[in-house]
Amino acid sequence: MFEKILIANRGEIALRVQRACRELGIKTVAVHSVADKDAKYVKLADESVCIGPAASNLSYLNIPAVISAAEVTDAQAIHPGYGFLSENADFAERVEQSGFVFIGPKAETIRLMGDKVSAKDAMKKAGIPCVPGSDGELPEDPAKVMSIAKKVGYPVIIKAAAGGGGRGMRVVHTEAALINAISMTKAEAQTAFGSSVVYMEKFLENPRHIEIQILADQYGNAVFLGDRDCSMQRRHQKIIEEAPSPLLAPKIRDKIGERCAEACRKIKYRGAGTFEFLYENGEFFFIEMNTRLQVEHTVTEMITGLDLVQQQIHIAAGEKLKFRQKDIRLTGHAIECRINAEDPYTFIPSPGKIDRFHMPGGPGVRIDTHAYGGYVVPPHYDSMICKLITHGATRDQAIAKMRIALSEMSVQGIKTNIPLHADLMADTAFHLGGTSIHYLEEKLGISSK
Ligand code: MV4
Repeated sequence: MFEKILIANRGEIALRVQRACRELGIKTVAVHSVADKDAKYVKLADESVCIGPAASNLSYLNIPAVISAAEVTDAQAIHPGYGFLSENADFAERVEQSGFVFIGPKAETIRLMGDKVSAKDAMKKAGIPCVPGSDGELPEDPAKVMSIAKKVGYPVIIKAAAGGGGRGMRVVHTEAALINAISMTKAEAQTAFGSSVVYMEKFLENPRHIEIQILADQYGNAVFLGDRDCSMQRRHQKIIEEAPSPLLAPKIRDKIGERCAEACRKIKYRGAGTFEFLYENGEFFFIEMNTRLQVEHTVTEMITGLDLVQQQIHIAAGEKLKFRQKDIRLTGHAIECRINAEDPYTFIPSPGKIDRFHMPGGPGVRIDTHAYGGYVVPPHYDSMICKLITHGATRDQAIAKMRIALSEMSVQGIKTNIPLHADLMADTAFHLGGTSIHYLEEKLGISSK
């Protein structure tokens, strides 16, 4: 096992990874920007290194600075958290070339999944159901493109191969609009990602976003850890996640989960990973694979009793999974509310000093946060300051706990989206389960359809 791990991230996830290391008896190195120098998780780490100014591209995204920090502190492995460098294949490669272990999949796997065309192709070959569409990159010839779209059937969606997470996409409803839409998407993709490769899919109008969590070791063992429903989102920012999805019967979950685990064995996947699906009319359609730990890994932890960060570390250290699929039991229901420093209805960020920070508690209530009374939320980064997670025997109980927890919670000095969460926990459609990815935007009156 490693003796020392460098955590290449900030905020709640830096603290989350630090706790996992501490439980495993591993020393931690925090890296931080100038803006985060007084953060509590930096003080709690065994060592810390300042890697640059507040701007992320000069600090948390600065590959040479992160690797130098690992060198001067003699860390053996680097955990990238989520966001920042976590899905940067060049970073993973340079970490390994410098003699450190990257806690995540091989660089080549990150690269394969980073290109959405090659990811979809690999998954199709590995037996995962995908959205019908162009077989890979769209050809140049307008006649060929129009014939593909006709076969797929309108509406179609044009997506950038280098995009993902909602960036670089355009919906097309008619043949008349097709060629121009493709040129625009290609031009934008070239500017944003340095690649103009695009592909086409049938546009699903009212899907849910359901994802499957998997864990795989370096010896061909892979398990799935149930699913998460992340449909409650706004502008591709998830707001609430839950596990399991209220829509799925256990048999259906097991079927798609086993397919994902089998795909991991086939492509020799290593570490934690997530298969993202759109789910419509009882069918799953693969869209992307995330090769990192996700923000919402917590709800999976609550229903499986596993510590996913510790599992990532065990796998990176070359250990075999200590359990098989039959050992994985999903218990109860978990919900996560992402608490953001922002206006609850305009979503305008609200950084600044937290004067009062009172957190809820009790059985089945989990708080993952790096914030505290007196903490100053810096304006330079993501606005998420806390994850509030509840776990109950049933979905109704998890919701009831969440309502109480939200009512106890008090964050003053800055605006937060706690009132929006309280509204949603009282929302009839949410209670019934089965709201689509468009529900929140429609409720807020800013439909993106
Ligand atoms: C789609 C889609 C409908 N049809 N693909 C957005 C994020 C990226 N991961 C894929 N996305 C979508 N792909 C087809 N063929 C609708 C979306 C989509 C979406 C997906 C998941 C969660 C929220 C979303 C919000 C808007 C659009």
